[in-house]
Amino acid sequence: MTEAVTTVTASLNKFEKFKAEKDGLAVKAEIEKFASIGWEAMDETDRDHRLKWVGVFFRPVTPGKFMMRMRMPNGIVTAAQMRVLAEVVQRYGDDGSADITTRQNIQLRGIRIEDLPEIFHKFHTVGLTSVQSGMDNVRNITGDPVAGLDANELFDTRELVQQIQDMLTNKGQGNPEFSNLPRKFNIAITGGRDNSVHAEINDLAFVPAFHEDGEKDFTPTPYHSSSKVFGFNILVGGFFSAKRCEAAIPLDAWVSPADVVAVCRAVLEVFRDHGLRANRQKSRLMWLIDQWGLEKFRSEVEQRLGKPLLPAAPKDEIDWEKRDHIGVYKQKQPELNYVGLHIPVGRLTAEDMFDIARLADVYGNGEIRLTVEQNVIIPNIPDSRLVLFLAEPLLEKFSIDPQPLTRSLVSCTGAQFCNFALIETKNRALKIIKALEEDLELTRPVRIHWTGCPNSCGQPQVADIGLMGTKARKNGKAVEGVDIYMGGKVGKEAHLGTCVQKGIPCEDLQPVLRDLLIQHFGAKPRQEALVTH
Ligand code: SRM
Ligand code: SF4
Repeated sequence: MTEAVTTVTASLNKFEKFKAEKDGLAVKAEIEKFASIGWEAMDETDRDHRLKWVGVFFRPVTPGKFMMRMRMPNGIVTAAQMRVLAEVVQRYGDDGSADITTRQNIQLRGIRIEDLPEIFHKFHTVGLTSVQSGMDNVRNITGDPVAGLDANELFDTRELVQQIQDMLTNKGQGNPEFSNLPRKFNIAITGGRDNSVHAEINDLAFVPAFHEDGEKDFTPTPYHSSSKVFGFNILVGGFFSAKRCEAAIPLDAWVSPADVVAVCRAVLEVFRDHGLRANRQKSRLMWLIDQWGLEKFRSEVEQRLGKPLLPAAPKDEIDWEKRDHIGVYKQKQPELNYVGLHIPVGRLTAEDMFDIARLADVYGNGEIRLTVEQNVIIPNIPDSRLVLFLAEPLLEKFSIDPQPLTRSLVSCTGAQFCNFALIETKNRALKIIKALEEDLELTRPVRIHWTGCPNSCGQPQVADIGLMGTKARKNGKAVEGVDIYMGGKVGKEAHLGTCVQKGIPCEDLQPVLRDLLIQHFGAKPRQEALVTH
C-alpha cells in the first residue's frame, strides 16, 4: 500500500476500511470454501459483515444458525419459489422459520453455512436471489402489493420495480457498481392512490402525479386525463435511524415512467460518489442533501441523468386512505378476486409456506404477494372457487377478518434473533394485543407497531401507536421497556408520529395501552360496552 492510500484508509471508519480492503460481493466466489471450512473457521469480517452482500446474516444470538434475507421485487413470489423457501427452512426443524418483513420481503432462519451452495443453486433454478440485500446496498424495492389487480390503480409498478432490481443487481448476479454505497438505501414506487409502500420513509420514492408538460410514453388507463401525462413526483431523503428520523422531502422533480430506472441510477451514482462516509450515523442520503442543499443535489442528479428534470407536478395523486388489503376484494379482471390473509407478526413455519403455495396454485394462478404490513395476498381466485377457498383450514390460522388490533399489528424481529434488540417484540406484541382485545371492544383498527430498538425496523413512527424498545427502570432495577410514539399518519398526507411517553416498563404496558385506546381510539371496556348495548 502506498503512503497516501494508508493515510486515507486510516481516516476511514471500520466499515469503509473493510469495504476498501475487499468488496463485499467478493464472498460470492467463496461460498463453497466457507461451506467446507464451517462458520467457526471463517474470517470474522467475511462472516459477520461481507456475507450480508449475498443476503446471509450471522446471528450472534444464535451462532451458526444464519438468517437469509431475500429480494422480492414488488413483494411478488411464485408458489414454486415459496416451496423452495419452505424446503430450505424445513430441514432445520424447530430452528427453521421465515418472516415477512416490513419491506414486502422474506427472511429465512436457521440456515447452516454448509448448506449455502445447495441453497444458492436451488434459488437459481427458480429465479430467486438474495444478493445485495444487506449492509451498504439497496434494500428490497417496494411497489403496490395489488399492482395489476387494482381497478383504481394509476400505474402497474411491477415491471419498473423488476427493472430497477435488475439494474442494481445485474439481474441477480451482483453488481459491483452499486455494492459499495456509503450506507443502506431504500427505494419505493407507488402507482396506486393510497401510498401503500410508505413512500415517505424511503431514501428515494416515486409517487403518482400528472404533468402538463410530460412526454406520453405509455398506454393511458381510464384515470388519465387527456391534457396531462402520467408520471411520478420524486421524494428524497426519507429515513429512520437511531439518531435521526426524517420524512422524505420533494425533490421538485417529475419523471415519466420511462425515465424512472435512469433516475434511480443517477441518484445512486451521486450518493455512491459523494455521500458522506466518515460517520456511519451521518451517511444516509439526507445528510448529503443537508450538506449540499436540495438545488445542488438536484442539479448533480440531472448531470448524471444527462438531461434536466421537469419541475414536480403541483399535486400528487395520493388521495386515498391507506388500505391493508386484508379480506376479499374484486380485481379489475372480471370474475377474479384477491384475498389478503393476516399473518400474525409475519411469522411463517415451513408448513405454512407449503400451504400458502398450495392455495396459490390450487385456487389462484400460483402467485403470492406480500405487504409491508407483513401479510400475504393470494390473487386471481375466480368467483367460482372463492367459497371453497374461504373454507380452507389455513384461513383459521391466517384470518381474512382478524380482530381490529391484531389486524394492524406489525413487529420487527426483536431479541429472539436480533442482537441490536433491547426487548423481545413479536411474541410479546401478540400476547398483549390478545389480552387487550379480550378486555376492550374496538370499532376500528388501530395500527400498533413494535420495534425492538431505535433502529426502527418496525416503523413505530408511521403507527397510530408505535412502541420502541428501550431500557426502563422499575424499583431501581433495569427492565425491558418502551418509548411510546403517536400520531403517525399513512396514506394521503402521510407524516411521522412523535415520542409521547418514555421508558414504560413492558410489564406495565398493557394498562397504559388500554388507556390510550380508550382515550384516543374510541375503545370501550367490554363490560361497559355490554351495558351500553
Ligand atoms: Fe432493519 C438493521 C431487520 C426494515 C432500519 N434491520 C437491521 C438488522 C439487519 C440488524 C442486524 O444485523 O441484526 C436486522 C436483522 C434482524 C433479523 O435477524 O431479522 C433488521 N429491518 C429488519 C426487518 C427484518 C424488520 C422486520 O421484522 O420486518 C426489515 C427487513 C426489511 C427488508 O426486507 O430488507 C427491516 N430496517 C427496516 C426499516 C423499515 C423500512 O425499510 O421501511 C428501517 C427504517 C427505515 C430506514 O432504513 O430508513 C430499518 N435496520 C434499520 C437500521 C437503521 C438504519 C440507519 O440508517 O441507521 C439498522 C441498523 C443499521 O443499518 O446500522 C437496521
Ligand atoms: Fe433488530 Fe432493532 Fe431492527 Fe428490531 S428495530 S430488527 S431490534 S435492529
